Amino acid sequence: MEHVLTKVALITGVTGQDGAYLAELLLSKGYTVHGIKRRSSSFNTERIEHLYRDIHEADVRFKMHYGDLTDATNLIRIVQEVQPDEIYNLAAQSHVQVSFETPEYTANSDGLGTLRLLEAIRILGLEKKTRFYQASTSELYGKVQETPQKETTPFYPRSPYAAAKLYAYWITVNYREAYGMHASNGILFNHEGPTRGETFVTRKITRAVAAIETGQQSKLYLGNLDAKRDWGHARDYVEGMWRILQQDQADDYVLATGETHEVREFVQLAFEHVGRSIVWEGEGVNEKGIDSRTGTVLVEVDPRYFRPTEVDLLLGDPTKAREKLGWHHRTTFPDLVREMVESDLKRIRETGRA
Ligand code: NDP
Ligand code: GDR
Repeated sequence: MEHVLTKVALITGVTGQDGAYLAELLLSKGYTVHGIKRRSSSFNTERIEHLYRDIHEADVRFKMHYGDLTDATNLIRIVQEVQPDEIYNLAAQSHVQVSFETPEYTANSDGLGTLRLLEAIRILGLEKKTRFYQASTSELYGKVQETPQKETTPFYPRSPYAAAKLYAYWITVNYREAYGMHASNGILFNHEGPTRGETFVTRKITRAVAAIETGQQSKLYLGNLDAKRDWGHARDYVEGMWRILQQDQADDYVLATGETHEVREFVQLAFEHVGRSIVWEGEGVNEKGIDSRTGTVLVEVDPRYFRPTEVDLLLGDPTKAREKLGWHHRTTFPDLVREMVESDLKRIRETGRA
């Protein structure tokens, strides 16, 4: 009888939105999955709790290690212990606005953190065994050079986060070329879902809609309503990450939907799911979103959420991923918004909290 060895994956950032979806996907494919989590004074494992099994049970395929991307010796030890076939580097200080407040830490974790992992593979002589996925981002495109944005579009980062991710992108390419490593970048456009971090704009909106609908909040304060994003569902995008590492040759791919929408449109659709229709009045910082039936102001602009440098328009061209990986997004924009609003409404009704 043929003995099929299961593949071993190591996911950094396993407690984040994408890490949790990816761990679930890889476990469903029979992988043994190791994740790196940070020590925290309160629980930070809510997104992966459903994947946990008691470590004393037989055949436990999901294992956690304490670690941090700023700690090289710890990363080397974990990679040595795990001997992964695939590393997915998803850990990052991932909030663009926060990166303006913590630029050095962001560079350390998002930029140098990637180098530390690549070096761990090299130091341990795993260049031919371990495939590497780097969570690159459409934020690399920053100031618009061309649309739609594709693999050959020049980068122009507009935040400390994007500048750190630019280093991570190129060091991944460099290790592929210098040492023949199977190291790839997924240049992913925004992807969301019900477990999206609460301070990203989509989740901030859907939580507010649920809180307003249940009488716990009266108004939503937002920043730039004109920004346009290519929003997909995280569940679809982790499938693309996996496909990237299954290719014979390492390469870099854009994953996107090929559609773009203003923040304003997301707000509008989200409120429509609870039967409210928004009319917009005023301009710039004076713009308001008003409930057309009651006349109540539901949305106001607060300049504190403006960024020192903004990314105005993201629209991706996923042709290469479709042709080479057979990947395309499945969840439409209206379905994404609906799923997020419904999930937040359910949570608030069950727990009393948004
Ligand atoms: P999240 O912010 O939800 O998750 C980030 C993860 O990284 C969390 O597990 C977090 O741990 C962990 N982390 C943060 N800093 C460190 C550190 N110093 N050492 C170890 N772990 C750390 O991000 P997403 O899941 O949305 O994104 C995953 C990756 O993809 C990120 O690298 C992000 O920059 C990138 N990306 C995301 C896109 C998106 O639209 N979601 C688009 C393109 C790229 P903790 O839970 O303890 O905070
Ligand atoms: P982004 O996501 O910066 O694209 O980075 P975010 O949801 O934070 O912002 C999207 C756009 O909405 C505008 N905006 C607001 N944003 C936030 N967070 N809060 C507000 O109140 C608000 N009002 C308007 C922003 O100015 C921006 O234009 C995400 C992250 O997941 C990155 O890690 C990832 O690399 C990129 O997506 C692709």
